[in-house]
Amino acid sequence: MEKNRLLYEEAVKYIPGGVNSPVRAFGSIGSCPRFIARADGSRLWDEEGKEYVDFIGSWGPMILGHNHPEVREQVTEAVERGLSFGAATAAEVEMAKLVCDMVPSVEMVRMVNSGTEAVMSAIRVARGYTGRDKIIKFTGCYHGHSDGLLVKAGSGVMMAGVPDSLGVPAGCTGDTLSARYNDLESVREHFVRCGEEIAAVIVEPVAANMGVVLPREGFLEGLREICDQYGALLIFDEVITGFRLCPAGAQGFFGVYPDLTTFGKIIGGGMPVGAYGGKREIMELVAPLGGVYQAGTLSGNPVAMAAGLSQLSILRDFPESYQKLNDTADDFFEGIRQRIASAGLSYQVNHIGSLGCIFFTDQEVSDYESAKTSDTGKYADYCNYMLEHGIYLAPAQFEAMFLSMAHTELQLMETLRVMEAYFV
Ligand code: KE4
Repeated sequence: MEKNRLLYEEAVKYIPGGVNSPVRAFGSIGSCPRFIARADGSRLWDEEGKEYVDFIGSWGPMILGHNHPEVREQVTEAVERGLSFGAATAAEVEMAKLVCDMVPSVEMVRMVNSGTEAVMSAIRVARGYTGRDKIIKFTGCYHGHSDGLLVKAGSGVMMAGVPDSLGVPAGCTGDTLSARYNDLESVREHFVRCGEEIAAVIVEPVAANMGVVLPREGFLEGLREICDQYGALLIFDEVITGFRLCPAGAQGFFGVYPDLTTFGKIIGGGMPVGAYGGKREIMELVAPLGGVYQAGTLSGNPVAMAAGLSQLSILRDFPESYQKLNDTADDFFEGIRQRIASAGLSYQVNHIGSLGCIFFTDQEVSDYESAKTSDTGKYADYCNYMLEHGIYLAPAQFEAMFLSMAHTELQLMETLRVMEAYFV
């Protein structure tokens, strides 16, 4: 821990909290953040040379595993051609076509540099297209840190102890309405009251920022129907689920199709890429074609496109790899449930495909309120034990575990063995 601690003591002098994204500070588990030196496949090594099996995967992007040889080769070749041009490139055309091919509801797409930027832009397009101002989001869902969406958000905001963020003027959130995940009535109430003012409903089709919470049967379909009834747009924030559950993301998995989709993480193959896209008639409103302005110096960056193109191409060309990943993950999460039950505990394990989490509560978790019954102190103790035993988990209860196609049976069995040793 010595070198991690020394680095952290240095980091906090120059970086707020010593990190460039709050959750990395390990604050909610009360321990020193690990400074990662390198990664390969499903493994990480920190600056002290300690090896970990990685269940964060950079918070989702590394579905193929770290340092995939083909991705690395494409990035290296792109680097040799130049890092950034600020001009149109053939790679961006290829990337846009690939995303439209893989995600049926997307007819046109714009690259940006993060999930936050993708969501911020999609909301603006929805407002521009409908001429309406209000949006509905779900308590516990996190859609990045743009002002209007930092309302009862998930992820690190849940641990911050403040339902909103300082510095966000009331004027920025006045048009943001909150509903309860998996509760269609809470959505309908807003529409009955001011349906003609609502531009869009934005939802994580599988919530993964309050821990992992699955949509109940009929929830996503119900959102689609309500939006159609009132002329509002349905936005799926697939920054986490996009290209994870299957090539077409959660919309392909559940067969419910939004008007707009936001992407991040996997689309960039580990490089800073976000994107938003959807129906042509909506996306044609985006500048320079239409009147909704959005821009970005490094949008569609050629090196980032090389990483994203390579990862997405592999996922498209080997769709059977999803079945293997999801089957492996099913067995793994069932293994966790068995070990928790064998220890006489009643913690909850929510998972879908290669995305899942343990809630330290005996209540079924289907929304923010039930997620909040989790004992974050118990989670912290568990997470620190796993870290000490070489298993790298999200350092916060209200995040997710991400399995990759690089995790081996041996590593998963070893992880279950360490968990069993902890729970007994
Ligand atoms: P970024 O701006 O962090 O690329 O994406 C924001 C975002 C948007 N939508 C969803 C559904 C997301 O999960 C995210 C970001 N996810 C977090 C993990 N809970 C990123 C990790 C972090 O904040 O460091």
